[in-house]
Amino acid sequence: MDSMGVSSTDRVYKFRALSVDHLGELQECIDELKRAGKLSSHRIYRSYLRNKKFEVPRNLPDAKSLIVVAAFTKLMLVDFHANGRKHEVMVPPQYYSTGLTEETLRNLILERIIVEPGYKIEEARRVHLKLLAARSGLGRYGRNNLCYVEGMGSLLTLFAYFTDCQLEDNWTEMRMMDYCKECRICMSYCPTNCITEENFVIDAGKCLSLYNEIAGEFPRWIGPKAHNALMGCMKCQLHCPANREVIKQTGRFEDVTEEETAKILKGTLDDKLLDSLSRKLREFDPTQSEDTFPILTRNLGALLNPKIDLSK
Ligand code: B12
Repeated sequence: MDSMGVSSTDRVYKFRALSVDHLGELQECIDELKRAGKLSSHRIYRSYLRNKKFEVPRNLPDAKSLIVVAAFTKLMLVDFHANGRKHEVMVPPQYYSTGLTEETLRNLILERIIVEPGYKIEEARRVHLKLLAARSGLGRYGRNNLCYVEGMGSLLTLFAYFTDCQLEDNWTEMRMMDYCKECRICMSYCPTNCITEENFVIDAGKCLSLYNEIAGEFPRWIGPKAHNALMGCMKCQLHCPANREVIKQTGRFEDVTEEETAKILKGTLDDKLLDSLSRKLREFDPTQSEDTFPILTRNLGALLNPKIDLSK
C-alpha cells in the first residue's frame, strides 16, 4: 500500500495499516509506561485511559488489520463582539464539527482503501490513536506529544478501523520528528509547563485542555494568562515550526454579535442563541445543550473578562 493519501473534493486524508499481530506489543507500550510511573495519576486523565485497550473487537473476531486515518482539520478563528470591539478567539481542531460523518469515513475506507468488496470494518474506539499512527509510520511524535503527519502538521483528527481484510503491515519504530531534536519552542510556550525534558510523556494532569474541556472551576494554579482558545489549548502547536505551513490555512467562523456575546458571558441561554451559536461555531460542544453551555460561559469569560468591562 504505497499510495497513502486519499482526497475528496474538499478533504485530505492519509492512512496506513497495521497487522493485528502487534496488538500485544502496542498494549505493552502503554503498560510499561504505567509501571514506570510515567503517566500522570490525575483522576480525570486516568478515567480517559481506563476504557482503552488494544484488543480485537468482539463483533469482528477475525479482524486481521487495523487502518489508522488522519483527516486534516483546520484551526478556526471567530470574532466575539463586546463593548464595541472585536475579540478574536481560536477554536482548535477537535472542538467543532467538520461535517465528516461516520458514514463518509466508512465509505472512504471500504471504497477507497480496502476497495475489494465483501470485507467488514469496525471502528476501533478503544485504542490509543497517536501510538497507532506512530507505529504504522503514518505520523511521528512531536516533543509536545502530538502526532504530526506530512502535509498536515499536527492539525488533524485520527480515526482507526479494524477490518477482516489482510492489508500490508507497516509496523515501524516509534520516532520523534527531526524538527524537535534541537527545538524547545512548544516547551517554552506551554502555559502550564506540562512538557518536560525528563519525561517524554506530557504531564497530562497539568494540561490546560484537561480542565477547560469539562465543567467546573479552574484550579487556582492555572493563571489568567494561560487561557488562549475557546476550548483546549493551541500554545504548543501554534508556534511549532512543523506547523508553519498548515497554520496558513486557518479558517474563520461568522462573527458572534454584541448581543450574543453578552448573553454567553451572563450565562443566559435561549433557543435562539443555541441555534445561532450551534450554526456559527459548527456544533462546538457547549452550544449543544443546556448542560454544557456553562463551559462556554466560563471559557469565554476567562478569555474576555480581563479585557472588557462587563458592567457597561
Ligand atoms: C486522553 C487524551 C487527552 C488528554 C491527555 C493528552 C495526552 N497527551 O495523553 C488531554 C485532555 C490532556 C488531551 C489534550 C489534547 N488532545 Co487529546 N486525546 C486523548 C485521547 C483520548 C487518548 C490519548 C492517549 O492515549 N494518551 C496516553 C499517552 C500515554 O499516549 P501518548 O500521548 O500517545 O504517549 C506516547 C508517547 O509519549 C510515546 N513515548 C513515550 N516515550 C517516548 C519517547 C520518544 C522519543 C518517542 C518518540 C515517543 C515516546 O509512548 C506513549 C505511549 O505509547 C486521544 C484519543 C485516542 N483515542 O487516542 C485524544 C487525542 C490524542 N487528542 C487530540 C488532541 C487534538 C488534543 C489537543 C491538541 C486538544 C487541544 N487543542 O487542546 C490536546 C493536546 C495535549 C498534548 N500536547 O498532548 C488528538 C491528537 C491529534 C494529534 N495531532 O496528535 C487525539 C488523537 C484525538 C483524535 N481523535 O484525533 N487529550
